[in-house]
Formats: sequence, structure tokens, C-alpha cells
Amino acid sequence: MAAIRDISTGIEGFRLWPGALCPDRQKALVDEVRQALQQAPFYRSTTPGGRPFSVRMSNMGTLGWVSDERGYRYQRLHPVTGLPWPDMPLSLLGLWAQFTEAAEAPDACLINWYEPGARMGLHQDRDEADLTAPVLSISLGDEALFRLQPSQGGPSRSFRLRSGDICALSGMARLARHGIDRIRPGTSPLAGMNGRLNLTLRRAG
Ligand code: MD3
Ligand code: FE
Repeated sequence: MAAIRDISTGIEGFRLWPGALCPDRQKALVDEVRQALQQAPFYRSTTPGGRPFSVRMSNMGTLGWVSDERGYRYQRLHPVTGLPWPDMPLSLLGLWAQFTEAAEAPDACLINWYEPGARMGLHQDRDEADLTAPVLSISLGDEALFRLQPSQGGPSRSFRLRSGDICALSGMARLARHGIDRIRPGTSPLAGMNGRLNLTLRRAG
């Protein structure tokens, strides 16, 4: 495997590995996600106030993140089909072992699908039982403009996330507010893919 180096982000606990996955591995992952989506199709969550997210979601693993008028939570069943989530692919367990120092395997992988125009407002991830466990993110498809606001305060910083990039959030950065300001349609290096997939591996339960 080619050497993988991370760039210095200047934010403690935030590590970014640009181009960590070669195009063939990106394609293989997209195929595994497409497979999972046959069992667990994308759904559209709403905020507890009833506003629909522009991002469509699904999950792999034991637990999946959902949101509706009853609030944000992780649950074992797909909110529309009522079926369990598809298994977490072994390839993702391998990436978790490679890129995090977590003691335990992830039990949730949220799949976010950004069509052109979709965005994700600034938020904190704190629905997980153990907030000291890291989060690992894998970007596939169109480029995104990612914003991170250090939890110590200070100005937010923007990073471009491209197909094949991996980032890990731990320590201070794990509780930082963050969001996706926009994606750049038509920038995906993957043939036949218009839009952006983001996979976040977590310990939810
Ligand atoms: C920083 N997803 O699913 S990934 C999310 O690109 C989410 O779809 C974005 O924010 C996306 O909650 C950003 C990078 C990321 C993921 C989790 C984090 C950054 C994070 C958790 C804590 C702090
Ligand atoms: Fe998040």
C-alpha cells in the first residue's frame, strides 16, 4: 500500500488523510454501500421540529441514526421498512482499525447522501453513548466544503473533503461543531456518481 500521510489541520484531535483510498477502493466501497441500500433504502429524517434534512440517510451496523418528531437517536431498525440495518462491511472495520486507536469496533455507520444543493448545518454529534470514542469519516463522490468550529472557541475553519479522503475526530475535536456548507456538483472522480456519499463510523451504543 502506498504511504498514507495525514496533513496537519492545526486542530487538536482532527486528522485528515487526503486521498487515503485509491480509486479502485473507492469504487469497491461505493458498491458495498449500494448493496446495503438495497436492504436499507435512503430515508429523509426530519428535525424534532419537523423540518426535513436535505441530506438523505441510511445506516449499516447494529445501530442506525434516525431523527423525527420524537428526537435524535440510534435504533436497531430502519424507520421505514422496520428491518434491521445491513451488516457493517469488513472493509470498514479494517479502516476503523487502521485509522483510529479505538479499543472497540464501531457498531454504527451512518450513510449520508448529498445531492446537489444538499447541506448540513453546524451541529455537534452527541447522540452516542460514549463521547470519548472517535468518529471516522470517509468521503466518496463530489467534493464538499466542510466547516469545523473548534470547541475551545475561535473562528471556524473550512476544509475541502474529496473522494477518497478519510478524517478522524477524537479528543477535543470530537465535540466540535461542524457542518457541510455545500458540495461541488460535477467534481466526483467516480464514473456514474453524481453527488456525495459520506460514511461515518461510530460507537453509538
Ligand atoms: C466532527 N457528517 O454525519 S463528516 C455527521 O460530511 C456529519 O456528511 C458530515 O457531520 C458529512 O454527523 C461531516 C466529518 C465529521 C464527522 C463526525 C464528526 C466531522 C465531525 C464528529 C465530531 C466532530
Ligand atoms: Fe456530524
